[in-house]
Amino acid sequence: MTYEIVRETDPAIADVLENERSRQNDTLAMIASENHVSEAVMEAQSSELTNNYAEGYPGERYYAGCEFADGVEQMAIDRAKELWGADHVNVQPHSGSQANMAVYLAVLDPGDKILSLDLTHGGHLSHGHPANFAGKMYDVEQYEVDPETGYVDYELLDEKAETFDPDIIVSGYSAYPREVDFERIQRTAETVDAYHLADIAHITGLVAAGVHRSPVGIADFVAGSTHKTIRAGRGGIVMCNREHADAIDSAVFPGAQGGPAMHNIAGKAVGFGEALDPRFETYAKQTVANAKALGSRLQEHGLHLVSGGTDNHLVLVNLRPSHPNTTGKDVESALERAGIVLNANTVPGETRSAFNPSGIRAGTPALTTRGFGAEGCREVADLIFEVVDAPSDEDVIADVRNRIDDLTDEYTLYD
Ligand code: DSN
Repeated sequence: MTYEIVRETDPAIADVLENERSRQNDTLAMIASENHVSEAVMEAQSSELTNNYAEGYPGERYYAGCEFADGVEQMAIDRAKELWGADHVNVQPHSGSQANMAVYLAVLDPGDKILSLDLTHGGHLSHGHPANFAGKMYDVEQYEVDPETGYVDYELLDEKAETFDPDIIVSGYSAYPREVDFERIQRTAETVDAYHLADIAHITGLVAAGVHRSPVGIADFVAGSTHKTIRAGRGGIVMCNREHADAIDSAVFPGAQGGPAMHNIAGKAVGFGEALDPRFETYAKQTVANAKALGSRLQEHGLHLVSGGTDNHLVLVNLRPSHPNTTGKDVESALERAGIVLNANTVPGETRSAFNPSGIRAGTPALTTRGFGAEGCREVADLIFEVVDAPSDEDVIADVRNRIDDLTDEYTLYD
């Protein structure tokens, strides 16, 4: 894709777009929620569908001119159903947060009760953080991971479910490196007569490929985003059984949103089509193998991984045991200068602030898209460790930057 036309009409923006392309080409994206979509997905996302107003659903629109919007949305829905095996899919949410919002709107009244994982233990803002709409509109109680093991404390969840009597329990997390036992959480939800929302935003691709157990057909609602491990461009998605289909559709539109972003839905359709190709399963398996290789090499260097390892696409490093005077932000900033982009992250039992926490989170979806295998990820772990160990040493950072330049030349991305 070129920016020739923007360059003619708006050079300042063309500069930004080209700089961002260079940044992505020349650095390693290890933010666990990021990935690189194909040029086909980007082309679909930049299509004329951005001009179309398609309030409603295929065959039932409020405005004329939706013949082709109908076609693309129906293809996105059909492909999603095939990928995740869901009875009903809504592909209109603009994001994972809005997918969650739609589920709450479908079955909760303001003031109803949500039981979800604490943000500092790996949860998500939209699961009920006080600064988020979910925390403002609903009564929220939170469960945690076991401080010793780093795994979800399912017994604590049971106890809280018993005493809090939630209307909905949220499973699925943003910074949790282990498989989620959706069946167990569903049993808890049934015991207290609560709905169960499984937010698989991070693991949509792993679930689609059968690399992580699926909550579809178990939880009442499955929500997610489409730009992380699934590589289908920015957006959200909600799945449910037929019983809740109308409630979900009304909650997305007109409940939470107006017109759908049809250009993004075209991107989703293309990305879902790519994920139906058998090569996607290979990609998803390699993403997990790469995270395991990254994590075990970091451990060999003496770093402490929350939960002792990973089952999925990310590792969460608690810096306190090995580097008590180094914060996640120190490491995030030094690594960015070295060409590795990841994020500082809270860790269970966090004592620092969320802005400058004690951990870092690193994911392998984007590296795997670039073609990295386990050996490459072990080398990246070595480079990360060099910087963790000396975040103020600009010579070390420059050496790592040189090696990242070699790696980004070897594992190319966009032309
Ligand atoms: N903020 C995203 C993440 O990084 O996990 C989720 O929405």
